[in-house]
Amino acid sequence: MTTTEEPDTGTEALRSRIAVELARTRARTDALTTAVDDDDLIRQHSTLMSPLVWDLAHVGNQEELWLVRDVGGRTPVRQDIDDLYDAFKQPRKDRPALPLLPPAEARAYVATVRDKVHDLLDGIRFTDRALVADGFVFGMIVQHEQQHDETMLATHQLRSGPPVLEAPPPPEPRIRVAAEVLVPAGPFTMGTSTDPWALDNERPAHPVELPAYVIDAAPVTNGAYREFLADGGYDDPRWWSAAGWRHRTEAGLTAPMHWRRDGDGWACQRFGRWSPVRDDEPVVHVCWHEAQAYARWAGKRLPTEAEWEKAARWDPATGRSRRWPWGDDEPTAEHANLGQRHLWPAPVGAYPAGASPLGVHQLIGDVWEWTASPFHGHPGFAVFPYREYSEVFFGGDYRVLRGGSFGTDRSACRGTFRNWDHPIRRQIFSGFRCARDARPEEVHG
Ligand code: AVJ
Ligand code: FE
Repeated sequence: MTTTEEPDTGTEALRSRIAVELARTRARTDALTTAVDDDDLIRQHSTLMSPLVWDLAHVGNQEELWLVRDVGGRTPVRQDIDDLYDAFKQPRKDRPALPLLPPAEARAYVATVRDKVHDLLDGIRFTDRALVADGFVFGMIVQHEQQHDETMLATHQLRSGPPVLEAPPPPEPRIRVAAEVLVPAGPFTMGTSTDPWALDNERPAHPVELPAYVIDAAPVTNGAYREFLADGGYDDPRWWSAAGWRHRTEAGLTAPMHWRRDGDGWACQRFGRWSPVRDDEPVVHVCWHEAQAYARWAGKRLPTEAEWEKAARWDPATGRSRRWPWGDDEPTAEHANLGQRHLWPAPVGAYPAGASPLGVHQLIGDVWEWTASPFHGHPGFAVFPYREYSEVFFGGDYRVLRGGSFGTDRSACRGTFRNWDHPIRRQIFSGFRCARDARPEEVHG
């Protein structure tokens, strides 16, 4: 018999897990915002990005709105700054001109909010109210901060000046990876209705029937992409969509972002350091149009979101969809290149423990993978808890990306997680893999 006075061990475990996730996330935010001086925090390094000090206070403001005010019912910390840190009221290009909190004040603000959150967490009951059940709203805030940490990491990549971020290089390849994998025809479960911290756009679980298809066993590498370049791929309109060719021409695209010629090869810039382009690493910093053109040149296409997810989650032994390619267990350093543990994608073959049962590698981590799919709600989608996270983006020109990058935290990615961006964007850590319809002799072979 349990009485209300006895501590509930399930609640205590969830509380301490949330506290650990909040602390781990704030440590990353702190590292990203103390690596540069105040001038670099206030400056806008690209019109595509916010000043780092905006991301910092915005993270605190979202935490205040959802945890301190909504769930906690506490008095506001700084209601006067809500508009400044509302992403919809302030376009990124305008943010440097706003009267933003200076770095020291922004740090004090996020710390004050966090103190109140710990106070709230100490007494919380994870009731049936959907927002707090299973700690969802805390998970949402952890994921939000981690998403902005990845955005800040992308800002660091765009920043000029001496390098300030350090990390060991990713692991070397451990095995040879096949070129392609056949995924047999049949139904699988896409999305989730049970993952407690899954966001609204990942819900609900629903059956999807797919014909047999073939998917690349690894992301497209720099070496493969260089062949497309060497074959004149950027100068041949046959490979590009009409919109893609227009963009390639107007933007003057000639190679992935952050590449330059280096003798008769290529070099790439990563967080302020130039290094030779390594052929066995996944290509990164390409836009959707570049991915689509490469795929057509290679005689393939981009996978749909459903194809990506079936390759990542479907277990042929049980017919079930799992949380990750390797199963339901949380990722370790052996499974995937996540969480800014390294500062660039790992070579193909570096994560054999992270492969799916069918032998598809590096679906999680390394690079966000562009898919062919525009961003829509799954059948049965319901806004939760606010329209501005997902729903307002449905039906735009966005394309969905899957799997997370080396800069994505494990809390902000999983087999069902969906990211999206405009097809011209490439300041994010974006790459891709290709797919194609299965040939009859492959299916019946
Ligand atoms: C899901 C990565 C597209 O950064 O615009 C952050 C995440 N939403 N704050 C974004 C997000 C609100 C979002 N993406
Ligand atoms: Fe945000």
